[in-house]
Amino acid sequence: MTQSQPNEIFLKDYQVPAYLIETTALRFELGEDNTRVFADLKIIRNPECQQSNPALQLDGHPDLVLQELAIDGRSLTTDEYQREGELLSIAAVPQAFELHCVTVLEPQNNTALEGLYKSDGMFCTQCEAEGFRRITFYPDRPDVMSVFETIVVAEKALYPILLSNGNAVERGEEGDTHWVRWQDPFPKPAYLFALVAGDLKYIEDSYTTMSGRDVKLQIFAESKDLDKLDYGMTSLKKSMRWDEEVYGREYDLDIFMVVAVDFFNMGAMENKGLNIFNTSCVLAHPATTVDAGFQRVEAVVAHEYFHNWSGNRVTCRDWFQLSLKEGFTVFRDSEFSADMNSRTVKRVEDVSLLRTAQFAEDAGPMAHPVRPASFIEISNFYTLTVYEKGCEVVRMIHTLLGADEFRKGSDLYFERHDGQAVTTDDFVQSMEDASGRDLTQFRRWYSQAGTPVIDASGTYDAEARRFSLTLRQSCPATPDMAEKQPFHIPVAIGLLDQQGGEYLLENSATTQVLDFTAAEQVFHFENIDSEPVPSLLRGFSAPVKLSYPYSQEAHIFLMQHDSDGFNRWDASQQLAVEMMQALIVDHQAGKALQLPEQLVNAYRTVLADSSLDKAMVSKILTLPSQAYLSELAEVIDVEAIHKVREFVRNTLAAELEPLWQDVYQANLSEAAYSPDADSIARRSLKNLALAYLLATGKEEYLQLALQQYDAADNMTDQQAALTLVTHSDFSAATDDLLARFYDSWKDESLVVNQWLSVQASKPSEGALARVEALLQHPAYDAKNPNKIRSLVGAFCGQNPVNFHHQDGSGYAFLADQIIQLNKQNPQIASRLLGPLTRWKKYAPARQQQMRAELERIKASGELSKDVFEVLTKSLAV
Ligand code: B3K
Ligand code: ZN
Repeated sequence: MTQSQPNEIFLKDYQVPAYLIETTALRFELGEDNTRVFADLKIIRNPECQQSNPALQLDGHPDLVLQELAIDGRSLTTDEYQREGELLSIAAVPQAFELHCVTVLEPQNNTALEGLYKSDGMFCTQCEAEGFRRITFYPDRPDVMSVFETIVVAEKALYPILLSNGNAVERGEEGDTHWVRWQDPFPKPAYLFALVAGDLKYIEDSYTTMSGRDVKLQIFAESKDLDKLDYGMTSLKKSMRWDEEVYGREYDLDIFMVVAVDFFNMGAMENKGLNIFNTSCVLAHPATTVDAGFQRVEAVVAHEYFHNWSGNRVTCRDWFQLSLKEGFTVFRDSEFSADMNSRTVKRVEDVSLLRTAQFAEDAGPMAHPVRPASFIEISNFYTLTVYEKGCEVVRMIHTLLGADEFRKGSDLYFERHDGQAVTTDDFVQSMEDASGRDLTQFRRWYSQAGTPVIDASGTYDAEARRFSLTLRQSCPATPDMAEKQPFHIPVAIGLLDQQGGEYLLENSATTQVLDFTAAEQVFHFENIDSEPVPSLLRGFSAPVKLSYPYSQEAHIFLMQHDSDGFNRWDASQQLAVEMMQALIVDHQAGKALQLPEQLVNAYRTVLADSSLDKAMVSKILTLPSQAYLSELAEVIDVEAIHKVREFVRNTLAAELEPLWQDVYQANLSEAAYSPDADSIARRSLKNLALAYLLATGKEEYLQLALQQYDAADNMTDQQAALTLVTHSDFSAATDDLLARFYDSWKDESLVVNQWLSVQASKPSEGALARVEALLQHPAYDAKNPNKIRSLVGAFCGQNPVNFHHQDGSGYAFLADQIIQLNKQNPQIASRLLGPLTRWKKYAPARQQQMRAELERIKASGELSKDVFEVLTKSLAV
């Protein structure tokens, strides 16, 4: 816990470190009551630092117990150093010296899950961003890179496996204890340090790199999960190959290890040579993991592996530069997933996330640029903006430069900065230098927050055979900045002729990328024989909101003819969105709802065309989400959006019932489960059809769902049936099915999480009472972030009708949870706060209720920096 007015830190105040750490030698004596950490640091003055005789400043968490501090073998007395808040300063130190420091920790009582803690009886660490300061006193900043050696000592019987970064170079035994010495030859910042000790089992494989070196690959987990590691291993090998082929990047150590832990604040962590994963992001087995889970494992394994270059070999100078490694690495993992599966489907999924959650962040009280200018708690900035919008910014550079020039740029970046801690500007500079493109204006994407809006309009001059496209851009004010300068926006465009063919544009290509840089610009296209239908922002070439006055017919035309798969899907989404927005207005006016025939017909055409890609059919026929419609709304009317979605779904269910039946039958599969893209698409389409069939309300489809539940040989089909029945109007069947599911899977923690989420997100009345009852269930553990996310997170984030119940009970429930978690696990507390911070988007009555709960949290006692920052920023707008 910290004082009630924590400091804000600014990018503009950055100063180079006064001291550098050449080597860091650590010895961990792990124990049940306490753990002692011996740190020996070789320290030198930083020649780049201009200050004369600066004090040595070390970061150390206030709870850290200091047992010994010595310089060059001489112990310091307490008046020779100062401890204040998170800092320990020693005023007079030599130019070069050795610091010896002993600290004592209680990892078993560490509920924040930062630093060294215990997860299910195993020791593990999480040091990014500022967790190392909970282990020992150290310059805990990413621009201090040091060569680490770590000795791990622990009781043999309880902790047979002892791991740290790098290569194991020596091991030994003494009585009941044993030890292993690890050396990591690559200098790294403290945030990449890792240690694991426990009774773990592992699978092993090997990989021969492009230059012919053999690397040992190991994935560790508790013995009960040993059968769920193969997919992670396959994904790892694919990632290693892909990074060689696409980026020319080779792995550099002799061993690469991954460890699965059950208590983890986020998805995974890229510690050098020793990645630590949330079990939810690495364990996969057909019987227990749904398709999306397999895809997540593949993507996260790749993401963490790719960090070895984009993050570890080249790291961030300071935490404002977080997107340097995260935006770029998300771009890399996203392209990897696109190459491994369906490119268009991946794009649709990424854009859906961006448009709902990231755009909402951009429009909310925590809005910040991809490179934030200030923060109170860096943990609050591991956001969709830094990750996903950061990825889009890198993608735009890729679009502007083209694949070849982009590769030259990334080669230059890695060559120039290997072993350094650098800035997003260094990244852009390499791209500029390698390609010769001027990215000066483009850099605004890093410094200006908010989602740009483009208003587009077109005119056709038949006589001149010219189509002219006018683009106007603006960007709404964000709490940090009122006025924005125009962005450099790559707008990929195609022009369709009346028959659905494509005009040839610049370079005889059907797609042209426009450099849209002014507030308003007109682009002319010559030799256009008849009025074209423009296909704009192909592949979602920029993270913006673009509007064009399309008619319904034009949307339907693009749905059928656009050669850009993403835009075909997008046309269907926009068509549905526009119709649903009109229905929301009707509902609010008390009018009877009527679904336009055009939408039913458009869906019918898609559904009846068996030649179409199944994955895309399934995406097109999935209605715009509650979250997307909410993001688009000026004022969110939760009930109206929910009612309209239900109405549209039920109407499409009834009108197209025979087609849903056909699709369901046509996509049943006898083949053994496989998580490949085609099979996933089949299951997704089949389960979508089942959802529509259940929405008819007919008893026979309940039986069909129950039959699927019983016959399923994989979790995807079983869980789809469970969710659909639980969320349907067939309430009588629900309790029995939920009980059966729990009974079958109570020993599989990750499956139990799904069971919690299905109940927490059930839209019918009374959800909160069910959630409160589940908080007391033996399956729930209030200290485990995965359980908290599955129950509390799912209720507040995926059950809008109940969370926003007009009696305010959902808000009060969340506030109670935050007050409790604020002390126990500030990072999780602050993340959960999200839904309450969006109060401004609701009608006045709800605004008041939400604000009152935020005020109640504020008055509840001492707040962590994490919660303090989000709370004060949301109350300030
Ligand atoms: N770099 C880590 C995230 C660490 C979060 C710290 N609060 C995972 C990733 O992005 O790969
Ligand atoms: Zn990352």
